[in-house]
Amino acid sequence: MAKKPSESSVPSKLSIVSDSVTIHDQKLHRGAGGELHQVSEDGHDILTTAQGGPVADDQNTLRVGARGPALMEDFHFREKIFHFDHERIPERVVHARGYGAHGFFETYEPLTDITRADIFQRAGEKTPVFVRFSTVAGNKGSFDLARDVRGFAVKMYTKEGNWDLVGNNIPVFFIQDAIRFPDLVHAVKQEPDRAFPQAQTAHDNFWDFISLTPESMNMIMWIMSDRTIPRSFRFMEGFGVHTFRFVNADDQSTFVKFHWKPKLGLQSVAWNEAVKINGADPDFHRRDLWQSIQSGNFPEWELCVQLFDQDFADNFDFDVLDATKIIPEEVLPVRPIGRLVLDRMPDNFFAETEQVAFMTQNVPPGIDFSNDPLLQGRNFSYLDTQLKRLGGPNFTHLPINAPKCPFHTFQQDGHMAMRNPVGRVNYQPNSFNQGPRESPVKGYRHFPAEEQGAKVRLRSESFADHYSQARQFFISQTPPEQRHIAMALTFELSKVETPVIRERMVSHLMNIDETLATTVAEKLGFQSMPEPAEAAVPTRQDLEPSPALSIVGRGPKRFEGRKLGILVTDGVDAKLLKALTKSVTKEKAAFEIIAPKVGGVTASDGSWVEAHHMIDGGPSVLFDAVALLTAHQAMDDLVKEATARDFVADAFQHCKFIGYDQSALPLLDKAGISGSLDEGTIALPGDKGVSEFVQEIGKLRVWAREPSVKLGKA
Ligand code: HDE
Repeated sequence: MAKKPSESSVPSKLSIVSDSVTIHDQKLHRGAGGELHQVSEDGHDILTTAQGGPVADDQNTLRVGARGPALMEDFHFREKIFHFDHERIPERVVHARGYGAHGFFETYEPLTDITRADIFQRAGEKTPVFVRFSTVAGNKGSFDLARDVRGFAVKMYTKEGNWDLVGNNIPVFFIQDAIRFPDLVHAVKQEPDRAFPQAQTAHDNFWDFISLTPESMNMIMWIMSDRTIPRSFRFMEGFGVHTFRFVNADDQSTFVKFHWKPKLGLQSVAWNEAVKINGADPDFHRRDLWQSIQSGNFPEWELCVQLFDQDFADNFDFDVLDATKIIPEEVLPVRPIGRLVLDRMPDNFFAETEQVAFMTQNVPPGIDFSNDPLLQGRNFSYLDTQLKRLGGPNFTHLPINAPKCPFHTFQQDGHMAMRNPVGRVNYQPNSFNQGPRESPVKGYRHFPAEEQGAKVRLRSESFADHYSQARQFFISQTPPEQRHIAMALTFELSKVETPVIRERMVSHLMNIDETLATTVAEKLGFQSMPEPAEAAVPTRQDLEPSPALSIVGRGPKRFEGRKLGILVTDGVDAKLLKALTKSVTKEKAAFEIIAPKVGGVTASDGSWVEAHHMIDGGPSVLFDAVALLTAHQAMDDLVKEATARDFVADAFQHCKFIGYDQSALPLLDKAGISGSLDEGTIALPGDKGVSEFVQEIGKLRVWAREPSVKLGKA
């Protein structure tokens, strides 16, 4: 095992006094990460070169005279610049922008009858995990609220090696065969000649590829829905997507699909809100995860499984090997088998979140693959990509990638080898009875599926129905969600410059839902409707709606985990503010104070109220609901602030709850909404008491308001 530098360099004669260590009369300091530092004559840590040499001057290069040329002899300068020059590694070809956290997985009950995976053998067993969330298309420095699929990659450090469940927040995918992946990714990323648009599907190349790829239609419904603009990583589902296998000790297999369900429910933002959040806080999702973990509100998901046998697979309407299809929860219920809690941020983003290497082929004994052609292709790709990205075969020596269980291989050498076999024997079999040996009992046994057939490049006919589940997804959405899909398609296709691509897309929509197709066509200014696209399977199946596919239909009941933005001015009613913040905290939710000046305001009782933001830096798009706790004396100035008017107008058009002190009425008026007050605009106190208000905002949005806002009646 690799040792911390501190451990390898510390001789046995050692005395530690708080963070000071004395070794052979040399006084050292212990740093935050446990590493040791040399100490100067006046007691501070000494800056050294990477070779450990103490540095006397880090501000001036070595030169001839005060104004003369630099000297090659300056080894400190050369080492410092050399290292800086090599700080970057290639970003991931997809999922470049990501954010990770540590935590644990806790098993609910033994699953001995269905899998021999050690992680599922004992109730209450806790396994360390690292999770990385990501967007797919944008570069590393892109913004968080791009309309995009989110990666949900989980590395579980089990006692039988690492298990990587490399999933997404959407249970289906664009394509059925991995060989199409490079084309899909080329089409979605920035166009190669102009290098834009970044982190956007709204451009010709993407929709051209999609319109020529009917198998992506189910995924298109999902990505045009609010699933691709999540409020936070904490409020998203995760899916393993493919059908996997559980295999028990008797080598019996059960098919399994994995789902992560967020404890606090699902939540997304509105598209107009996403656009504004990207400007106001491009790191919105990162900050959210950081703040919630740092404040002790640890996000939690349940791992649920859909289990089925060959019989079910043979009789199901679709092929369980086709990653563009789901098995609706109403057809095959999900069973919770454990929980995931994220409770610690990495010490260093690069060392952990950037260098973590997920690989679908990392599975422990008892978990196996199906023949899904997408999964089979991924099992090749992920190892390959790490080599390029991390620069050599020893990336498993990095602490974030190393297993946390004992491990023993004969692998050796290569770039940056941190550990090599110890002793003379580095091969097997050997006559010295040294080194590790195979274990047929404990070792990984691949499920002995019987396979036969001709070598062909063929897509199974059972993969050919591309529209039935796309329609099922659409009809399972509530009216506001259906509206959002239509608006998203209209926006995206409005950015497509080539008319034939727009038409081809609408012809696919005709096969999904005619009203949807007509709405989009009208908004795009079509003179006539195109013919429906030719379908490989001409008769679409009439599937029942699946309520589990809606976000709004299963919205949260409480404000827990959300954030209230409270706009205050000088003279704010101190009692009201205190009651509100107390009630929000009791609900396990957060609040932030926004004020005309960032310092804060003086409340009615003379007390000082610290602000988190000044209005320009704290627009209402950053909050799940808002309260306007103002005072008459401040209103003349406040209504003149464009950002204060936007604060209110945006909250209203994004269908948020707005609590207000009566003194804020002039602001509501100037924001253009005083004639449209509804059940989501609540006078405080007055219409409702403070704790009632906090209960009410748990509904998150007043969707009934949306059509009138869209029609410009507000
Ligand atoms: Fe990936 N994918 N993928 N993917 N994927 C990568 O691996 C690939 C697919 C997913 O946070 C790459 O380390 C192929 C489906 C996540 O580090 C690469 C195919 C799903 C992440 C790769 C797919 C995913 C990746 C790029 C088609 C959801 C980020 C960098 C067969 C189930 C992991 C890397 C992280 C990353 C290949 C399709 C999820 C190139 C060939 C389907 C969450 O290996």
